[in-house]
Parts: sequence; C-alpha cells; structure tokens
Amino acid sequence: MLELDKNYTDQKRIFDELLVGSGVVVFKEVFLIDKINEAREIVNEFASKQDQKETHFNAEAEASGKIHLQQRVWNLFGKGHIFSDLITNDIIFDLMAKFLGTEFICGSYCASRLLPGAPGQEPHIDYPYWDLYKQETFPLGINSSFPQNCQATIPLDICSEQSGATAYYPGSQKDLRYPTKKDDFSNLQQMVANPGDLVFFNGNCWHGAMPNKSEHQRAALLIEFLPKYVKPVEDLVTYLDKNFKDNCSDRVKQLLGFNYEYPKLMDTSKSVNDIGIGYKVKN
Ligand SMILES: O=C(O)CCC(=O)C(=O)O
Ligand SMILES: [Fe+2]
Repeated sequence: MLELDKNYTDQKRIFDELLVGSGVVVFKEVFLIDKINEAREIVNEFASKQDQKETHFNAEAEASGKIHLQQRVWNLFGKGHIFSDLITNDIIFDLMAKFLGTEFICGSYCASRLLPGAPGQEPHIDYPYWDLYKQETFPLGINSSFPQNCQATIPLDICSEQSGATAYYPGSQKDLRYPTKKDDFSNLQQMVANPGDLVFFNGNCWHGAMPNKSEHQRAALLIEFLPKYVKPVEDLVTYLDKNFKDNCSDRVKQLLGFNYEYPKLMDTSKSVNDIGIGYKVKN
C-alpha cells in the first residue's frame, strides 16, 4: 500500500500502484475531523434506526446469524450536504479524471458499518465484475488491461487490523479473476487508515471487510467510481428530489451521470447532430 500526503506530485506513481503495484493507495490527513464526525453522526443515526438493508458478500455473516452486525447506509447524496462535500474533494477529482476519464461517474455511495463482533465479508472483487464467478455472462477475453472501476474509502472510525480494516491481496488486480476458496490468502494485508484519510483501491484487487474484533464500531464511506459508460450498481438519482438535482454542484451533476445523456430516446430527440469529429471541425 502506497502511503502519501495530500501534496503529492507524481500521478504516474499512484496509477502504477493501483494498476500494477499493490492495488491500494492511502492519502493521509485529507479531510477535517469535524467534517468526518458530521458524516459519522448521520451514518450512525440512519444505521441505528433503519431496517436491515441489502448488503453483499456476506454469506458467512448471514449463516451465523450475525448479518445485523454488518450494516449499510445507501444513497448518501440525499442524506446530507456533507456527503456531496466529501466526495467532490480535489484529490478525488484530480486522480479519477485521469484514471477513468474526465467524465467519470459515481456508481455507488454508501457507508459500511461493522459493529463489534461482525464477522467480515468473503474475499471478492468489485463492480463491474463483482459477479465474475458467472464467467459465462461476461465477454470473451475479458481482462484487466485498463481500469473500469476505482474504489475510494473514507474511514469514519479507526480502521485497524483489530477493528476490521478492509483486507486486500496485493497485486491480485493484475489478473482479473474472482477469488476462490482454493486461493492462498496468506499474504493478506489490511487498508489500515484513520478518520481524515482517503484510500483508493483497484476494485479488481481481491478484498473484503475483516472481522471487527475491537470494542468499537468501524464505519467507512465506500465509493465506487466508474467510467461514464458503465451502468452503475446503485440508482443514485431516483432517490433525489428536484431541488437537489437542480441545485447540486457541477461536480455532483457529473458524478450522478447527468453529463452523459445515454441511453437516450433517439426517436423523440430533437435532430441535433453533433457526434463525430466532423462536427467538431465545423464548430
Ligand atoms: O466494508 C469494507 O471494509 C469493505 C466493503 C466492500 O468491499 C464491499 O462491500 O464491496
Ligand atoms: Fe468490495
């Protein structure tokens, strides 16, 4: 895991780490603690009061009757302005614009809260390949030669080995494959980080929440970033009211996919032809 401060200059080193290095980069002390605490309070409020929500990679927790210790709060854009504030951070926009293209979007924005005793998740890869175990539903020759995902984690509590910091298997992102029980996980590391830090990892890197063996909760914001053309896992838009959609910042509009108009109802679309370099030349 490459550890940097927020005044990094070498983007190439970061992208190499994500693509062909360990797969994980952590920036230390990016966010003000007051802002993290504001987000944490809202997450805790929802997680404590809401019914158990859909979650994933939790077969073991479910089988052992401990699923209630692994909580999710979804659709964070609509749960407080602080979430728009955190996700539009300059480091995120600087790096993701290069890594996934300038019109990159957000595919999911949730919180993952592990209460003491939570058993953790099965090792997995993230969207758009998270059901890659159904290999026949994916294209021939699929590979990890370029990124179609980047995950960001913003710890709200101390993510330590003890409290269940996300585990990862360094370098596993290079070979796009869903991990199996036969794989050797002896080299597992954990994304140890503190509130205020910002973690990026390649979603092809085998990873998963670890058991929370501490006495305190371990909550983190989990963000999925995607290139503009990948269908997101979470419907982030329907949840939001008109007021939010009209008044959110340009960065949030981009993250919600408003800048990329497809799929479009071509049959009723006004006849404006602007696709192709021929039109670019004319303008
Ligand atoms: O909560 C965590 O530590 C990781 C969660 C995760 O990887 C996922 O839900 O896909
Ligand atoms: Fe994951």
